[in-house]
Amino acid sequence: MFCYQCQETAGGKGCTVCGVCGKKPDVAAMQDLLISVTKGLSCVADRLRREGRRVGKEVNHLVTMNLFVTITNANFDRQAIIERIRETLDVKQKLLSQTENVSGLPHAALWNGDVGEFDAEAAAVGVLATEDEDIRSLRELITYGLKGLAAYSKHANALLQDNEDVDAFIQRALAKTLDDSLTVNDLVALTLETGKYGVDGMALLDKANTEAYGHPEITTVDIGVRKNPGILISGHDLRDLEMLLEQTAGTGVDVYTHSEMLPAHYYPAFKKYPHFAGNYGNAWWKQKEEFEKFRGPVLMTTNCVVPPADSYKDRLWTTGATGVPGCRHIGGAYGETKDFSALIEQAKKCPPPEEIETGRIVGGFAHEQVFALADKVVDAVRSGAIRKFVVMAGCDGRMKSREYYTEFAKKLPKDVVILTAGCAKYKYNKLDLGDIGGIPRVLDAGQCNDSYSLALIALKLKEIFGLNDVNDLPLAFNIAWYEQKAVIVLLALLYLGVKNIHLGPTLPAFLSPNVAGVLVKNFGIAGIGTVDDDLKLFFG
Ligand code: SF4
Ligand code: SF3
Repeated sequence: MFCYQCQETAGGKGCTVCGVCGKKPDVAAMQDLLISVTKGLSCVADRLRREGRRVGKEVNHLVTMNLFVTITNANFDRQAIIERIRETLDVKQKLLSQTENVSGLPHAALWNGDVGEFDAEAAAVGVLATEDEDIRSLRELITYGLKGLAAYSKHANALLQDNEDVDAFIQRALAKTLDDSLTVNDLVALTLETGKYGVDGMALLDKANTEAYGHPEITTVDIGVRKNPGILISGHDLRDLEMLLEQTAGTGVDVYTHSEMLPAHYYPAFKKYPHFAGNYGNAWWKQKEEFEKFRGPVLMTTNCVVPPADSYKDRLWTTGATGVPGCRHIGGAYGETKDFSALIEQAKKCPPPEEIETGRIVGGFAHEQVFALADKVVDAVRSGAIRKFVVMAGCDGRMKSREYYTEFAKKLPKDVVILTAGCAKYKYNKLDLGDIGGIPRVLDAGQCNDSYSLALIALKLKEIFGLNDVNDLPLAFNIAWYEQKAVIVLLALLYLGVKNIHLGPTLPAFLSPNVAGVLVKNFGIAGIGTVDDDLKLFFG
């Protein structure tokens, strides 16, 4: 196997024996093949569009779901991935028969095979099949960005919202990653175009979430426990949460959020459920210890899943793109109501969760809420009470080097405000950093996709202060990344013209020295240093 798509890749170079995430070589092989056949399907779909044909939503949804399945910590179930490869090949064969002309299509578009041939094909189509390291680097950077974009599109699709332009782009771009005629410059341009569609994809999801559940508002979330049995729901899919809350109403079972589901509490629509109890635990990587202590069923709606210990495997359920061999999976197409009754029955027999923390955290600072506070914020900036903002959005992870972010938050000058989104916030959202004239010093916009809110807030501040360039704002970017959703967030920020983003705890292994050089030269991208050096750099 060879995989280097996440920040924790072995030795900062690539996982070759087994994934640091727990992905086994036989699963990695099927993920490689799933990507290859999805690229093949995308080539054919793109060809059909060029011939003036319509490509159905089922194809768009298949492509985005396949990409999502291969995101870090989403799916460890080889058999489930094999089924998806089969389905993708079937759909592709049907589309191939509709094209007027198959000439010039790449191998991945024309290949078909039985399950007995899957491993041999997988071995030939992995990341290292592209020999030139710069072309490989850009192809992977684009593919990982598209994975993140696909994940966000999927959540919007689950709320019955689609953007055909985004789907058509995803497929066109996937097809281009197989096009040997493209140069480094062509692929750099495609990388930035991916960022443009990243903005569109996040805007689509923002619209889908806020139309369905209202605009996030300032909310205090309990992090302790109650006395009833509970279900813990993790991941990013708000539609799954809605169905779970509906089905648990009046059953005596409470629902708690975990990790990236925390921001669900900020939406008005979910406040009507008295059994929506609070948030339990921290970011994804502590789940082995915390799921044990939760004592009730846990529903994973998306990444990040850590392969579970046997002791709680029968309480871990997956749905959507996630999968773990030996854990039960709950199906359901978009628009259908998923059936969570077995999970609820299991919860009723479980003891209530063990208390691991007490207290409260505050969040809900997405764009509309911050715009409502704009006068206060602008006054604080004009009076000098707020000197600067620092965007610290992104992911958390298990590496010790991430303690940098806790340390950085603690040592920030007291007149600096953190803007955050994503599970990166768990590194500092339980510190008591206080407020500035009633404005908390950690403003949490929501999930990683809500980095879109942070971009809107920056653009609004630029307008209010009458600036021409977003980089003239008193705003620094110190972003933590781990998986591919952070890649699309980064590309979206670059597309919006944000410069001098610091990315840590390490730069991606998939950036070749030359590609990293392009990002440094054109966008001022940099890694992180020591906390003290970086504080000096950002705040003088
Ligand atoms: Fe390694 Fe990350 Fe790939 Fe898992 S997702 S195999 S940890 S690079
Ligand atoms: Fe976290 Fe996995 Fe990326 Fe949505 S849950 S941010 S790491």
